[in-house]
Amino acid sequence: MTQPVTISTQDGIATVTIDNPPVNALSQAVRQGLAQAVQQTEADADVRAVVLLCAGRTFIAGADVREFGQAPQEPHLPDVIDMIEGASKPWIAALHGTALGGGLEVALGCRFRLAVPSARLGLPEVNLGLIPGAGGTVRLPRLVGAPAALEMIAGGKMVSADKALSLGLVDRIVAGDLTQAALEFAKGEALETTVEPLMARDVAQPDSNAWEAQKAAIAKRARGQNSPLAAITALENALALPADQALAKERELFFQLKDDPQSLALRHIFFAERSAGKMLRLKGVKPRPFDEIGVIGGGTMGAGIVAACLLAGLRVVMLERDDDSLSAGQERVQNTLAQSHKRGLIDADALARMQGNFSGATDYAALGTADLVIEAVFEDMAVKKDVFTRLDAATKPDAVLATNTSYLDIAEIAEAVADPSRVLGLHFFSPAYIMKLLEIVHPPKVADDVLATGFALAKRLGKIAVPAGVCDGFIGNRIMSAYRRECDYMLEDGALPQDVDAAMRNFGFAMGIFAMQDMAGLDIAWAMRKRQAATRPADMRYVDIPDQLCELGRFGRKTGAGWYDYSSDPKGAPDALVEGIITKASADKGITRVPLSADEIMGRIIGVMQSEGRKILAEGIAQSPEAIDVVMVNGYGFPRWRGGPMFMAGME
Ligand code: T1G
Ligand code: NAD
Repeated sequence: MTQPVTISTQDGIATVTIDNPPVNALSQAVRQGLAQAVQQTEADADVRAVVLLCAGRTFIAGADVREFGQAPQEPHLPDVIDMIEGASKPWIAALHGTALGGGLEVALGCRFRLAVPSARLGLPEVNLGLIPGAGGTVRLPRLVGAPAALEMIAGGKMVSADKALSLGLVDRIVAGDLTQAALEFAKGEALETTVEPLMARDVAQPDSNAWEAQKAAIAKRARGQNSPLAAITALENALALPADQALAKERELFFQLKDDPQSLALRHIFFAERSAGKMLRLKGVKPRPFDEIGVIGGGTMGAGIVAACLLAGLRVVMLERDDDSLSAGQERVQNTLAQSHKRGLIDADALARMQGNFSGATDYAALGTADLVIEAVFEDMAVKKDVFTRLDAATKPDAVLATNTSYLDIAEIAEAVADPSRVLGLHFFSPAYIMKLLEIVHPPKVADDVLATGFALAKRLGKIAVPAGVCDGFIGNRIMSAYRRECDYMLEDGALPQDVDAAMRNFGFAMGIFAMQDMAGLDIAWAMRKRQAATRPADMRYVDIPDQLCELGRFGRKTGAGWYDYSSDPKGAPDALVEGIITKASADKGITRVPLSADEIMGRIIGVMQSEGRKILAEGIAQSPEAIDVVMVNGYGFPRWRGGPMFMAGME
């Protein structure tokens, strides 16, 4: 078996190279190799300094998360890092790609850190329900200060090389060849400059008011997740205790969290997001090329999809039904780009480039050169079929045609074109340029390379793609329709919208289902219920409370009232009129209203999610329980640290 860690020495400089694809994770073999490298270079009198670098696309991206389920094996990472930090010859970490978690902790054990401009650095352990477990919470504040360290560790976000340089986290950004620059540095500055190991340094006490405010903000953002709070405790220890004691406390906390159900759930989702999008039938299938995208409809979704494509560097033609609708759609897109520029996500050159890549039309001829077209017009079968008929005539025969429908039968839409094999569903979530989830819906006749093109687009847009079969609402909307129905039942049984929403927020959802409906608009679901009325089983319980609200023109925020009243409170206030409609609905059905506890409410919601999930799996609409969890977490606000409804059912 090839050794993942190799050493070569030249001109008194040893180069230690880690090569453990795909992301140079710190497996037992890598830790073993590093420990041996310290012993070997310390023993070699010719070696004056050591450069540590990684082969492949990235520096160490962390501990090997797959090993977490096993008993910890020696050498343990903190010990390896202590060896590097305690070495008599300076170690220089040469960083490219993403230096994350245990990888950054190894770099913090080195005396110096150099990085390429595109490198990103971070301690994202909180995203796995953990905290750094190999000295990150003790060494980082000694290098960048406690406030910056707390933000990085509790926030779990990566920082750019520029930001890292400004924090003092890296000593140099090197433009040219990293290895060469590191060897030069090792022969020169590294030997001429004495710097204290981080564990030997003091940590500056932060301004107490600012510190308290920072901690309070983090606790508020945690919304029930334990690891950000543990990060605060660890940083408090780093400020209050001697370094070695703080290190021991960190390790204790790390092992507590490692067995915490929240960390198990977050690790489940981490790997589920990486496996859910893999389809066996697409192994080795080449996607069709796509440089020019057409988008039909410039409304909420169309404009969002156009922006997502432009932000990914694609050329886009937006087609609308008339000039007024087109300029309204173009304005939405321009506003989104301007916002992204204002927030520093894109610079002026990129903004100009994206505006240059964007054009509008009302004539289908403008789509004659498009490689892929995404339709996002009204949710009406006749309107969509008409659009696809026109697309069939206007587009290249090998152009991929996609629909963003929320519920409609994509196999039926595909029959509107001569070659249905070039039609698939690309179901984005609002706002499409932000939401990470993309359901890729595969109708029976879709060609493999058309499907592969959908996945390639998802990767290009930075989306988490999940394949879904054709049914009413695919995976996410179907499950949401089921638990929304259950929530309507609970209104008749004894709950009020604010009770259900409060239970969902306490459970960890960012927003309850009734507030969410008011945000999306009650009219979309109303249209769907009307469409389903003809096929609804006669014996199926039906709650007409939402219909009554819609008949009153209460479509939610966009009409100033829905389940809640937005006239006096922008967050929405409970409304006596709605309560009246609800209690009358119970009385009309002879239902005695009984208050429901938060646990009862959540038990019913999760129960329905799981039973609908099982049906979806049995029908082959979703290819795995993981796929359902990824959809619910990334598309419907299911709290990540609970893993998803199917994980909670013990299905994984
Ligand atoms: N361990 C094991 N496998 C990993 C891994 C890891 N840390 N990181 C990635 N992989 C696998 C992943 O499953 C996928 O496998 C492949 O690598 C490519 O990943 C002591 C305890 C690095 C930014 O949290 O954020 O250190 O699906 O598809 O989009 O304090 O992966 O191909 O079979 O995501 O280019 C802390 C986690 C660990 C970073 C690359 N580190 N990784 O993104 O590729 S805890 C992290 C990422 C820790 C110490 C503690 C991303 C990435 P497969 P990918 P990518
Ligand atoms: P919307 O009403 O905001 O926008 C629809 C746009 O389509 C309008 O600008 C309209 O002018 C245009 N249009 C209608 N008929 C057209 C035609 N024949 N040719 C060209 N343009 C035409 O609707 P939306 O919310 O953006 O929804 C669009 C589609 O996306 C629907 O199928 C919907 O179910 C789906 N969807 C919506 C959401 C959401 O949260 N709103 C999420 C996912 C999917």
